[in-house]
Amino acid sequence: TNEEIIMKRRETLANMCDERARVLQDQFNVSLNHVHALSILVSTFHHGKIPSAIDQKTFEEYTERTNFERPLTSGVAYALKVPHSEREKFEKEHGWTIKKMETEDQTVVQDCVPENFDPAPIQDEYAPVIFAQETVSHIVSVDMMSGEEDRENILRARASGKGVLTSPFKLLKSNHLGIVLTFAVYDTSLPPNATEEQRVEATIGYLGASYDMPSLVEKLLHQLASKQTIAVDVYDTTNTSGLIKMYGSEIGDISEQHISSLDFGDPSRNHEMHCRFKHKL
Ligand code: WA2
Repeated sequence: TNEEIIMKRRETLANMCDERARVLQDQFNVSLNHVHALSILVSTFHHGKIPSAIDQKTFEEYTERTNFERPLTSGVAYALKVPHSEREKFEKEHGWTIKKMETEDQTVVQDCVPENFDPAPIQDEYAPVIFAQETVSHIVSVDMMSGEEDRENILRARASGKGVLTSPFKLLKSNHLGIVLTFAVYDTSLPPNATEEQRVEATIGYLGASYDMPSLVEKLLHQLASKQTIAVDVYDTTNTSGLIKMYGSEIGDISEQHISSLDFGDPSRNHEMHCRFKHKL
């Protein structure tokens, strides 16, 4: 009967949606674990050894060769915690000034490269990127605390000791919405069961990964069968009064939609996958 066909169709949609959500969530979790491991690598071989065993060239080579470990990421980078009192010494040592992050609302697109960025205005502290995977080399020397979303992430990461995610925003040199994952790196003075204050105090840097959602989700869904059949949207649903679409299209009939939950590992951000058939019954 017609009713059975509709039921069957609804069930098929639910299964396909759940499968896609599971694959995306698993891939995200795999890369989150490797970004975490990378933060420990930097702690061990950059901060834990004198002289450091990591420089930009080593970082670039290692992150490129281990890229397969971080599906969905478009690049990883490491920023140092620099208090204002150490800015001058830091800039002299590195031979460049700490730059202010400028978004394309403020500048024309061609100017949106760090070489053209202004020096960061005076702040209590900065988070300049010192190492970057080649794919995000344009953020080297940029103060990540001068970008609203990156700054929030840095503050939350170091107070919590957990991997944290930004809301979707337009990444530098990208035309798409993306998100950033951040882990704080601590010095060896961090006691077990540390308080927030002790965590902030012991922070020495921030290891971050960026995810260009549209291109990476597209790549992932492409690997699954029946891409022609269903349309998939991914939303940040943290703010229930305004969902943010991170990936998707306008195609399909939303009257019969299935919603699968997505857990990207940061309890203060919520995500969902919305699926529907591209063609009416
Ligand atoms: N990485 C790549 N592109 C971006 C970006 C970012 N943040 N922010 C805006 N566009 C080094 O949390 C520390 C990476 C930030 C880490």
